[in-house]
Amino acid sequence: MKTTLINCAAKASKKLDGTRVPLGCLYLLAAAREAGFNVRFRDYQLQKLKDPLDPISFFRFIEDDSEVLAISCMSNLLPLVLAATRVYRSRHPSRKIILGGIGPSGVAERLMAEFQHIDVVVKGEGDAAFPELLKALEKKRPLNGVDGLVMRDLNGKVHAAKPVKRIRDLDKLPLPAYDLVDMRAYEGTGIQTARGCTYPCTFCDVSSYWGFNTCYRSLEPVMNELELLEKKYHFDKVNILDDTFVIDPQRALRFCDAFLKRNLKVGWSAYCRVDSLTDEVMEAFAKAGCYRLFLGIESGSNDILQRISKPIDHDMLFRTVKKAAGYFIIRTNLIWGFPFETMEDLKASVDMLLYLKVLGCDVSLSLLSPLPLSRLYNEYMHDIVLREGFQSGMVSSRFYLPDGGDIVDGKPDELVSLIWKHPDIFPGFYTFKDGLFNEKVDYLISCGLEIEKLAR
Ligand code: B12
Ligand code: SF4
Repeated sequence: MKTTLINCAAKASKKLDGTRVPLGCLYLLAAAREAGFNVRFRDYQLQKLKDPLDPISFFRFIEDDSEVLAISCMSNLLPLVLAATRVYRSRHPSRKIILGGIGPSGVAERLMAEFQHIDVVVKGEGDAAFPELLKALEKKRPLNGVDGLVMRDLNGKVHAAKPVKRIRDLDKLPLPAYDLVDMRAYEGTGIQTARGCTYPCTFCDVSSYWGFNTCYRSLEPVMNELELLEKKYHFDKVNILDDTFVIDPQRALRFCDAFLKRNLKVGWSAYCRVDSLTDEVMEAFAKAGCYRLFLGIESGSNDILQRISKPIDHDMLFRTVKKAAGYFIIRTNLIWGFPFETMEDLKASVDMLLYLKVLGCDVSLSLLSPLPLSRLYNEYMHDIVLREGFQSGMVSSRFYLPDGGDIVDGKPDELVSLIWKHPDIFPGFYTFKDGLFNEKVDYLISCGLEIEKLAR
């Protein structure tokens, strides 16, 4: 059974990140190989296209003679995937189209009800579900026995199988299939030492995607993989992709010990919560090659931090960030546009932004995105609005065209009309309704912030 897996990621603006090794897909390829499947793989981000957001470009990219087409994407490129696969289905009515990853997973049932040309969405972790799905397709067995799938029954009714069981022992997973791609084609790479997050931050969809569970790898295989990335693939920097690297400070310290004992030289960065960074952890990180931290600070207002279930004491925050900025490059993002945000809250965030800039942090302020699996979206799902020129920050930056134009502002095209038509499938492009919105924009502009940056 000829099968192709596609990573739908795109570098749609010069300002955005470089190409990254698609770790999720490499895990899937490794799992499929272990189960005896030879899956072809193509990565859209490596295409040099004038307009990667053109559905026809993506349609041409996915065209081949496979009987099964599987695509991975985040919410930002889901409209592109759905538009291009519609054309694909019209050309190849008997072929199977499977979607997976956090973009389709978060809206799986609604998507399957509205987009009849998609055969299956795999919800959540795919390492077990993907090979099981391929086996079922090959043997023409019913798909409802495979955990994690959302499909249609014979009457066309959308049906969800049991949720996928989280893989507890990550050490049993085969190494991501680095050998199946040209690693030299990528500008950066990452590594996972753990999967999932247990924190309840209401604006984020990571915890619910991974089922509010964190599973850890042992440090020995993690060091082996870092060594491979450094010595065999010659990366001088690796990003640790764990959602929050320091959930267990003792493990973070053991990671640093193991790193030093191996005599690894590769620089690394990680995502951390400010409240998890003790002085001891920061000192150990600095000694063990950490050069950059992404810190989730989110807001300058204590009230907002309480309401989004991320209470962080500001005195502690200032002290920690000041110390961290002495050791590492600090990247952080503040969010505006919470449905309950007052003018005072926003002003507190601008003050925080200025303070962080003074400390030398690389800080941005972006408009909150109603992510489908987040608690905030589920509470306020009927109060979202698509604003011209103000797409929400989490997903929209990929929708700015390379020439600097913005497709929501520009001439309506297929993707824009899809987004307009299905707020419940593409909520990430919307913003929460806010009676103070215009006043807030005026205030932000009066502070000298650039509108183009604020809109993202
Ligand atoms: C690393 C990372 C990046 C990297 C690169 C990602 C890459 N290598 O492809 C960079 C920095 C480029 C990036 C950019 C963006 N990112 Co990002 N990123 C992450 C991060 C931290 C880790 C992703 C990862 O590699 N995980 C490890 C692998 C193993 O997991 P995985 O990819 O999810 O794959 C597993 C399953 O999802 C599933 N699966 C995945 N695809 C498929 C496909 C099929 C067919 C099947 C069966 C299963 C399946 O199986 C895999 C193995 O278990 C996540 C946080 C997170 N925990 O997910 C955010 C995250 C995915 N990013 C996010 C966002 C919003 C973005 C941006 C849109 C931000 C922006 N405004 O620009 C861009 C878009 C990038 C693009 N190219 O289009 C959001 C997505 C929210 C959403 N609902 O879509 C997340 C969840 C962060 C967050 N807190 O909200 N990102
Ligand atoms: S914002 Fe960070 S700590 Fe909070 S749930 Fe999301 S990944 Fe976890």
